[in-house]
Amino acid sequence: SERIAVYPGSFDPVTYGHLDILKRGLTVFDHVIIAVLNNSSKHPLFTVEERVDMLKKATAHLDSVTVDSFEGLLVDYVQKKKVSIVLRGLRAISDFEYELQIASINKHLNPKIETCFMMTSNRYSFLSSSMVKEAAMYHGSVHELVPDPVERALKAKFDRGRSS
Ligand code: COD
Repeated sequence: SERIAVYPGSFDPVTYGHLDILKRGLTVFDHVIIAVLNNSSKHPLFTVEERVDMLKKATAHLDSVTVDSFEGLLVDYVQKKKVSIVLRGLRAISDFEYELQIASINKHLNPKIETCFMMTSNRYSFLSSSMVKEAAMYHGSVHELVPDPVERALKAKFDRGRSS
């Protein structure tokens, strides 16, 4: 039977760090469902539709990847998809505590679901969506950090309202 994992996140927006974990995940899983959290209380920069669209463009060359969005509890979404594995990435040590909290609450909510962690390459160890947004906000280059459609979308967001 096919080994499927759900790779959940905010992906606001997707970076090469996220894609690095996806690529590693695909060496272990036959199929990965990227699940974008639709959560209005988090005040994301991009709408869920925009985030899904950027992920679809960034993964268009990969047949074994689908992009979806979810609301509510992750474990409920994972169960609805008949999947039992959650894929997450680890960067620096700072991620560990947060990831452990998420994995522990998910284990409590549904003991049948396992979380699988992959370590990113050193190259992307300090890359985060929030750093990318901050760099782009002040018109710094994010070319080496995010796929082209994301770079363009960031430019469009932050150029709006700029005089000239
Ligand atoms: N290198 C490697 N991995 C990276 C990098 C990088 N440079 N950047 C990000 N990652 C990894 C993160 O460690 C994470 O594993 C994944 O990529 C996604 O990251 P984010 O930041 O886009 O996603 P988060 O952390 O905001 O996602 C949180 C969830 C959406 C999973 C969580 O809030 C959730 O499940 N919410 C639904 C409600 C729920 O079920 N709550 C109970 C559990 S918290």
